[in-house]
Amino acid sequence: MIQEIHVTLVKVPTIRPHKLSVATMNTQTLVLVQVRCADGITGWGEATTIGGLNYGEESPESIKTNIDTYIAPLLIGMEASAVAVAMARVRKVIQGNRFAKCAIETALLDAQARRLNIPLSELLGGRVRDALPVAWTLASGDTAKDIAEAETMLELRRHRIFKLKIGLRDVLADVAHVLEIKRALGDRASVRVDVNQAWSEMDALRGIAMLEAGGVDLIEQPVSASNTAALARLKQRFDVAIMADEALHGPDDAMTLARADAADVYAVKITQSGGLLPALEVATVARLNGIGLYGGTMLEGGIGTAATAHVCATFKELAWGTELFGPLLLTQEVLREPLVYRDFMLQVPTGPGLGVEIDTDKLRFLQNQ
Ligand code: MUC
Ligand code: MG
Repeated sequence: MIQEIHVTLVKVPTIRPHKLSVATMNTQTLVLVQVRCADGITGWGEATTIGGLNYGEESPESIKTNIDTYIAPLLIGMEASAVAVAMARVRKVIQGNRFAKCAIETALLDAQARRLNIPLSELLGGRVRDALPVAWTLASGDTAKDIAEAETMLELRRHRIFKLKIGLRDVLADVAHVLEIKRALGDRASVRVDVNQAWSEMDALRGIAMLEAGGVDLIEQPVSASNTAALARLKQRFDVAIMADEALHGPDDAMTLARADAADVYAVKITQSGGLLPALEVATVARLNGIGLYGGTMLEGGIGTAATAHVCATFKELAWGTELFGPLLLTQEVLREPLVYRDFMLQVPTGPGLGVEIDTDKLRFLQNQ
């Protein structure tokens, strides 16, 4: 039986300012959800987002309020091992709130996989890979600093895929920044950009032509999430891969974008999809339509990152890798044992459930800071 649901918000400083077109992050607020069951098993989930309400329509505070006020009362007393029944109830009664639903589903599935003594990936259809390529985002706002950071990552053998956040400056300045980094790294790294919706279609036509000619491998969400037609036109016009991110809020959007032939690659995010099972549905739509997969992040800490890793571990094709580096952007670790990054890959945890444990003392310490 589901006995208790507890939501904790903790603010953790980032290792450096992380500059996106929608926000500059100096801290990240982790939203952690704990589900306690009557059989003594506890599951954890995460609903972390970026920049308060700058990126998505759920804030850390609204997620906590909505779980505490509306979602937890629906679930308390329900059978904990009937996860699909519990989630069907939540999805029927609660509109929107994809991040909150994702955290709840993650916690229930973590608990159930622990109960069955299997890794979560086995509960999600079965693991076909134990390690995932992992990109790093260069977003210091300074070209020389970004190049130095990339060189360090290559030397450490931690990352050889770099995503550059652009869209804050004018198109020519952004393109010059990206191409300087691409020239410095050459064939040693894959360089990609994320515009976070900042460009008009005209900006995108100019910008993408120059980025493609300069050897950039992928363009993420160049135009507004709502402008499916423009995304489709860009996809038809350019050879460089176009990836949908903010345009993808779950399986229905995955179908709409596929019908419109609007993207070469989908950024699969468990939070944006509204849960782990909807994220798997997004991936299935992609596979059936010949769309490449990429494991996306909302810069979550260890819980959300491990959950996405278990989802991605079930993908037979993962042509574009992942960006599951969230915990590495934070100055504080909330897991007892940190996730392992080695040889440019994140190792998918192997223990029962998520395969990671929250350090509750650390959490308490961070809460009281
Ligand atoms: C996004 O839009 O992809 C993921 C990596 C990163 O640096 O920012 C996020 C959000
Ligand atoms: Mg993105």
